Amino acid sequence: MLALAAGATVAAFAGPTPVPAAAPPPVPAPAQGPAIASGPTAATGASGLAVSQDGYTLDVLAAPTQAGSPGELAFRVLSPGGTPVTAFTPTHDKPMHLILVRRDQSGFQHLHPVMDPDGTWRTTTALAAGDHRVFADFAPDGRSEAMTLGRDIAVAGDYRPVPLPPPSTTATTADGYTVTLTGALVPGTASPVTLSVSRNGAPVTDLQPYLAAYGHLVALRTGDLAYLHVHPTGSPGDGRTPAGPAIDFLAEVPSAGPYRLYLDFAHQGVVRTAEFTVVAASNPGTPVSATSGHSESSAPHGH
Ligand SMILES: [Cu+2]
Repeated sequence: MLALAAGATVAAFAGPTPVPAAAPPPVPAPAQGPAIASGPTAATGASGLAVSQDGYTLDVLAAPTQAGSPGELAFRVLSPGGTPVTAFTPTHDKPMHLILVRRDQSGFQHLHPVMDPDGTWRTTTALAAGDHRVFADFAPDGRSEAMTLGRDIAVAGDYRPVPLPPPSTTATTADGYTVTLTGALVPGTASPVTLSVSRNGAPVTDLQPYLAAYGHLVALRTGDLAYLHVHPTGSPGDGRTPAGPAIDFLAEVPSAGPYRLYLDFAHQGVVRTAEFTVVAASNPGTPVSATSGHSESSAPHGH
């Protein structure tokens, strides 16, 4: 994607460090545990907590190992039969969405790797020191719903964890955009959330389509990085969805407590990310946040 083009030009990956590929673990029966832990879960919307689900396994073949040094991230999705999946149904315009975030919820990246014919997905990225969560969000051919598998990768270096920023309804980007969040996250409910984009105080009304919408929102639960599916409620060209300043979503979170929201939006040819901390509360009257302040958007590390 556009914002990452610079990083992708970095040269030669010095040598993949293979991450041991575990044999696909047995698929837990849905009844064995809480739905949010095993993840299929239309009911809860939480996923990304397991490296293997419904027989599909995320097999990471190579990942950057040193802080700040661009390296290749390569992975496969193994099918229930153990062979790599090579056919995917695009969701949100792409056959594979790769989300990277450090376990402290900083350093969010949303990448679209390219697949080799044998089913190996590859991209290049640089990561800060620490443990990072890798999420692969995809729909294998023949399966109607997307699924998200996740696993950790370790990056050596001087790890300085970043505290979760306080809740805020406003986020700013480094280049002058302000995004305002309205709505409340109510556990177990498809909660309307609206994000409004302005720049230098003026509403932005010419957002560009990005991933079949005017914005793409990822929500990660603080504490375990459960990955929540968030759906835009309108799409470009449907005759009723304006190109900003407001972008409407339905977000369903499984439990009360803090979440980090990452909004990707495109304007004037550049994809930007605005981040928010939001506390979900069962009382629908509870405001999204009680404190002021703002969170800085982060460009992907190393760019
Ligand atoms: Cu994507």
